[in-house]
Amino acid sequence: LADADLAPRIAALCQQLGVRLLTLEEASSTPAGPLPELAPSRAALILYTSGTTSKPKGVLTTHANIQAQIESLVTAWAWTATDRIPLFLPLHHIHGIINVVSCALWSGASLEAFPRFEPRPVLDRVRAGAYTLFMAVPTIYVKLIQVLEADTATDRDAWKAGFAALRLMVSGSAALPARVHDQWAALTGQKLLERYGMTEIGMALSNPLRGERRAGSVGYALPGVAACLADEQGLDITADEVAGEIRIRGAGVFQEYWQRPDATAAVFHDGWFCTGDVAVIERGYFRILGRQSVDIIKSGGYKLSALEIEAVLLEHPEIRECAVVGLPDETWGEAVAVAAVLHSRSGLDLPALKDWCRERLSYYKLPKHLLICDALPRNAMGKVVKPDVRQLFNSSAAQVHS
Ligand code: MCA
Ligand code: AMP
Repeated sequence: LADADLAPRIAALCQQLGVRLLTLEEASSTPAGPLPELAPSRAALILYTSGTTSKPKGVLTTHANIQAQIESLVTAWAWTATDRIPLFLPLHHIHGIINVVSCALWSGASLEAFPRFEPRPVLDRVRAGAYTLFMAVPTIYVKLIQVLEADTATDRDAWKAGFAALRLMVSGSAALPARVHDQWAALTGQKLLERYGMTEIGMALSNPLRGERRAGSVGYALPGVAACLADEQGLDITADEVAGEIRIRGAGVFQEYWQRPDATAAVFHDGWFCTGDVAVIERGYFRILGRQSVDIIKSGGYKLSALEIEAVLLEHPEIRECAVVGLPDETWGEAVAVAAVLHSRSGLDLPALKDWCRERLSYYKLPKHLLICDALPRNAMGKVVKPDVRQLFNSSAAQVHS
């Protein structure tokens, strides 16, 4: 099924595979019929996610997994048929497809879809009192704050009244800085509810709908989810304030990486899914400290693999070697930064590199910073030391193109 505008892009592929292609208009003019019976164990969805490997993996979830993910959120956040929510997040991620679309459909709630996120049209609808619920990534809240702060005091009061009327605003997909949480509360009177999830598990941890919403924390296990922290030996950490890896169990946990049994086996330990995220538990709330892998970058809510970007950059005719890292960024959370060693007598600047990359990488994976250096920092084994690469960008002598 495809929108009429996009159908031509996959028409040839469908023909080659012998798959029937319908536009949305054609599909919706077909009379509705009874839905087929589906086994809960049947595969329902594959979302691709980047990770510690250079190629994205297909995360396969069953109907039972999806039902568990939806029921957990509908219960925790008290969705009802009277809810109204805007959709401006991409549908190829859990945040858009499960938390917004599927929960709304399940509850019989109303959903208003935007072609893409743009602050003004969304703000106008908030001001008109169009919604009861709002879900977004931290970058979107940062962008909305920029617009609100630039507005006149009268307009700001009108936005504030619109936001105050919502019954719940949620942030997730990346860390919400406590500063942004506080700025948002001051501007709109809304205390954002931060939650934590992952493509492989749906949502796992959340601040409560009723009760303390703690800035900088992601709360505790959602209904139907078991969460623990494990030390390096895989043992459960029982003491408060000791850091460990978040591990998750529950009916919402995915079935397998598509055609990757090795990768699937590697992420389960004694029946627990190992997230690779490191946290502490403080007075019953999980607080995320970071990730085990330096090769995962979260930019504007998108999870990017540094290795995937490096593999593409190494095909650039001027680049001899390179390392990709995520640098802290006020708007994006983390921004893709490239340290590159060039072939002798070569030159390269950021606009030229971005143009070259545009043909080969999704727009949100394009480098935002470029540092040309003589050599990459390596350890005794010859492996690039990513934390030292990050430091290179901070050094006062560094000539970073941004
Ligand atoms: C756009 N750009 C980006 C990103 N998005 N660069 C880095 N990271 C990004 N995420 C680039 C544009 O190509 C452009 O580059 C420049 O930044 C400014 O674009 P702008 O128009 O301001 O941005 P935008 O198009 O408004 O997009 C920002 C966005 C979007 C709305 C925040 O990135 C977005 O929809 N993110 C949400 C992703 C998401 O739903 N993630 C959930 C997955 P140039 O200037 O060079 O042309 S995580 C998940 O599902 C788990 C389970 C969970 O917990 O939720
Ligand atoms: P994805 O694979 O795109 O589903 O992204 C999942 C990852 O996003 C998690 O493993 C975390 O690293 C990160 N993440 C999601 N929600 C939060 C949050 N509230 N705070 C910090 N990190 C988060």
